[in-house]
Amino acid sequence: MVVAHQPSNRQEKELPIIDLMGERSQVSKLIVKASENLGFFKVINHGVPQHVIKAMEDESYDFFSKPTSQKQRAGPANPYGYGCKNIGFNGDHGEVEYLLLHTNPLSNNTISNDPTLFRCAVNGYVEGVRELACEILELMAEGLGVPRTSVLSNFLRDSHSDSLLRLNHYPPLVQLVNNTNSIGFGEHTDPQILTILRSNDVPGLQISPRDGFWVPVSPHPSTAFCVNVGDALQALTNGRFLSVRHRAMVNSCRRRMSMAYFGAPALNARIVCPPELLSPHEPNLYRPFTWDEYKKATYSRKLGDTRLHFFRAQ
Ligand code: GA4
Repeated sequence: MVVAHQPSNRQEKELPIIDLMGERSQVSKLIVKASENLGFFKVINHGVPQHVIKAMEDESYDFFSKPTSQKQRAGPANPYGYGCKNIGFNGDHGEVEYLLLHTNPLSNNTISNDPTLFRCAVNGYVEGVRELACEILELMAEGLGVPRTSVLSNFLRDSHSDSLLRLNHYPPLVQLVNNTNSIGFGEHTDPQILTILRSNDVPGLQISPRDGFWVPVSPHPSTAFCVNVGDALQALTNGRFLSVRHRAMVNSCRRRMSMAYFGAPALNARIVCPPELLSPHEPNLYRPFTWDEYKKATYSRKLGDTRLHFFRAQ
């Protein structure tokens, strides 16, 4: 069976769970459907070895367990490194501490007591999730009927790709009274092409399929990665795939850990929808732009701002 909807408690949304070992054309159809409907889905049998994931998780737990003064030596996250509560450069805050790393090259030596071990864990993990992201992008192109099936994955395979790895730690907030201080990472869309998210078994991710409506996503199954469409992929598919708002809440008793790979183009890459996805009835929704232009627009705004509509075709 390719897709399973697992039983869940009422408040949680079960994202489609797509088995990547299923029959290829079926799998690509399911991925396209999920990307059009929700912009989010989970994948199992994804090919990233368990030991590679565990090595990265162990390093991540190790890092966040260090005393604050040691973690601060890897900061501030300007633009890469350790950050605590401050998000971006425009005054956004959340109950989160994080490590933001560029995937090539990885240079910060102050993160671990054993930088070589840390670098090996990151490189192994990034290689695994990048390959997974490329495979999913190729399945998407196939499902969309684009003959050059590497047209999307090539952005991530580019040696100058601006992809990032973000390790997030949401410590428990014992004094949670209402929702006001329970936001770990405020609502936003991901600017890049595709996000591959791995989290521990503590819930927290919520998605907003429509305005003002929030649905918690269960952290199960533990063998899955959660995948979501970013703004650049929404533009590359002429709005067919949805870059959906999401946020992370903190838990009152357990710490949440997540690791997000944001697959991005090179700075000089042009984001243009393949001609096969356009027709006289569906002309370009967005003007061509470079990733550099889009990234600058993203970083000059607040976390929750909508940015893609500034790039709409006239
Ligand atoms: C959201 C997705 C990624 O985590 C991120 C974030 C970035 C940051 O934390 O520095 C941004 C945010 C994210 C979008 C708007 C800008 C930039 C914080 C912020 C206020 C690393 C990214 O690429 O964009």
